[in-house]
Amino acid sequence: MDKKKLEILAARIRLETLKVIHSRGFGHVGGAIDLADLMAVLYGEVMKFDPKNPRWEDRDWLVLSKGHAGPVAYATLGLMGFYPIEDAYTLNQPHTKFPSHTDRKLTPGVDLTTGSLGQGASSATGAALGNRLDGRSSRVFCVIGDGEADEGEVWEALHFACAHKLDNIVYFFDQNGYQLDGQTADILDHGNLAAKIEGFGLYTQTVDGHDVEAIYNAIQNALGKKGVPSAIVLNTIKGKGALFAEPKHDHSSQPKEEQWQEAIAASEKALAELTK
Ligand SMILES: Cc1ncc(C[n+]2csc(CCOP(=O)(O)OP(=O)(O)O)c2C)c(N)n1
Repeated sequence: MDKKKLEILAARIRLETLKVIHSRGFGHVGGAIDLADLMAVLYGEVMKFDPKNPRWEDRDWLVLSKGHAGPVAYATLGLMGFYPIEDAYTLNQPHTKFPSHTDRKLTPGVDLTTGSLGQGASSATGAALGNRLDGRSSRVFCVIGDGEADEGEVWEALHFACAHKLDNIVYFFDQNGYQLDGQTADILDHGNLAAKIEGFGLYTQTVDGHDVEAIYNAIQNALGKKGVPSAIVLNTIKGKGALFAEPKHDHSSQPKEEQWQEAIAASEKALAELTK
């Protein structure tokens, strides 16, 4: 694992996520950009994929169950060569292949359609079962929001995965503490989310979701556990790396053009510092 390489990739993903959403002028910056470090580790080091053959049957799967984070996937997949990144600068415009929420029928590299919170968790679990039934070594990586975890369907999926001993799936919980209309703890408090997940029977770890090395090590631990599904709770900052979104933990942002330019310039500077 090359920590510096992954930090640079994460910075590139942050910058491109900003540019993708900037092309539309508004969108889910906070809950997309906070996944940049995870995406860098998954696509930069862990996952098997082929940009020339997005539906390669032995690939690993990524399911963004919090489908509103689509732009971070578009930034990552573009940087990985699934399409020219500029294609994604049509976010959510008529006839685009890049809708605000991920759609497997539109975007090369998107494995499952998501957007209705909770449903991606169960579809991802079904994909893991299907891969096992087909005798494939593919792993499924599923990203769930902490607000999304209010959905009962998430817990049904975890229960099913444990009952079927699905050790080819890792669930990431993006614990940024916020959801659409406020703090997760004020809306429907999970208490100790990791303990709850562990109580369902998953091998559960909690890490700093902005530390690429910690994320990488947790994934390796998870993949090494046999006969049990895994979960990794990521402590993140909603909006991390977007000047206008981070201090307010914005759910949906519609900054002025000058604020966009300021945020993009800061992101470019952060990337330049890492690469000098
Ligand atoms: C079933 C369903 N209910 C409501 C919504 C609207 N919605 C979109 S994002 C969101 C908040 C999700 O919070 P969280 O999972 O914590 O996402 P994050 O804060 O990380 O962006 C809501 C309620 C939805 N997409 N699906």
